Amino acid sequence: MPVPDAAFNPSKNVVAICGGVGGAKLALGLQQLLGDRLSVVINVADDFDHMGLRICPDLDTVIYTLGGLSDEVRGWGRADETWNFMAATKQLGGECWFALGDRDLALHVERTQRLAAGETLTEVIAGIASTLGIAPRLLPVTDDKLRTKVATDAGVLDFQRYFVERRCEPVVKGISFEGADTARLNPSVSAALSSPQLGAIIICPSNPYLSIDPILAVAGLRDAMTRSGAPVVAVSPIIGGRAVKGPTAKIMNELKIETTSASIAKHYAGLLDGLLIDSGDAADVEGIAARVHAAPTLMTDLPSRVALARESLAFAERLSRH
Ligand code: FO1
Repeated sequence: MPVPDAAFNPSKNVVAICGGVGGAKLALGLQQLLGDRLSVVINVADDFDHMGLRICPDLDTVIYTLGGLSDEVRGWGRADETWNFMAATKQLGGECWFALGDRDLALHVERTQRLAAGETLTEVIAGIASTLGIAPRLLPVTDDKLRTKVATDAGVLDFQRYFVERRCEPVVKGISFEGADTARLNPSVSAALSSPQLGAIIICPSNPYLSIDPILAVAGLRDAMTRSGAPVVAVSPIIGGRAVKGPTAKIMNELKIETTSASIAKHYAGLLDGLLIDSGDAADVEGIAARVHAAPTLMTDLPSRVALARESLAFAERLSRH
């Protein structure tokens, strides 16, 4: 049961824009406060076909996190995982660079079968989320093909080859999203953003370049966010000049962008009403055009995720009154 937040209008809904690990942690905090008043718009540009299966890493991270099934230490996949399938694949000389756990495999097989039977990705995810008792609506930003390509000093790499196989080691020179010019915005995302009940849009602290940009690249999404009239609050993924997890800071260095929250604000320019930054960076607000609120942004456990969710909603509520 969601625990309503006194500082946020109880008749309003919220849309969260979300990538994988960091984003899912905040989505979990928002789920605790909002339940089915939350819609999570999720990146699909990390998706790929592997061993005959459709793998959707960010959707799966959000499903496992909100469903209470995620492996908190690894950051992806399921808790209590076993690896017999991978061991047997290795024994047969198969591809082992991308690890599919035995329990995780069930989700990929189920999704692949339902897609082959004609369901859209949105329908597949809604069905699985409902079976797992997840109250918020989990919405792929598009049901069409959208794929991240990373231009590096080792050539142009498909996202998972860059991220998992090459462990983000190649130097990034540019990032593009194949299919962004033809991918159609998920109609359920348009509906959530045009609802008169919408009270806030929260951009989660996922990697802005790899996880949020592909969502924003889908035609119509930015417009729908702006037209909604709801305050847009981004939670900065930078704490003390570093990203908590993953390659955000490394990529910013390689793209010659200063690793500060001011850079994040600049990146989302034209879209943001407010930027929530870490309390430790409260002095570091020079050059941020949006309104700034400082609060602890490190999410180490459920209470800190709920606390950050509460801070972001209360901030949005204050912005909506201006
Ligand atoms: N990340 C890894 O670093 N190594 C893996 O072998 C790996 C397997 C994997 C399988 C299913 C899945 O849904 C995600 C998986 N991830 C793995 C995570 C993932 O690919 C990345 O964290 C995201 O794409 C970045 O958001």
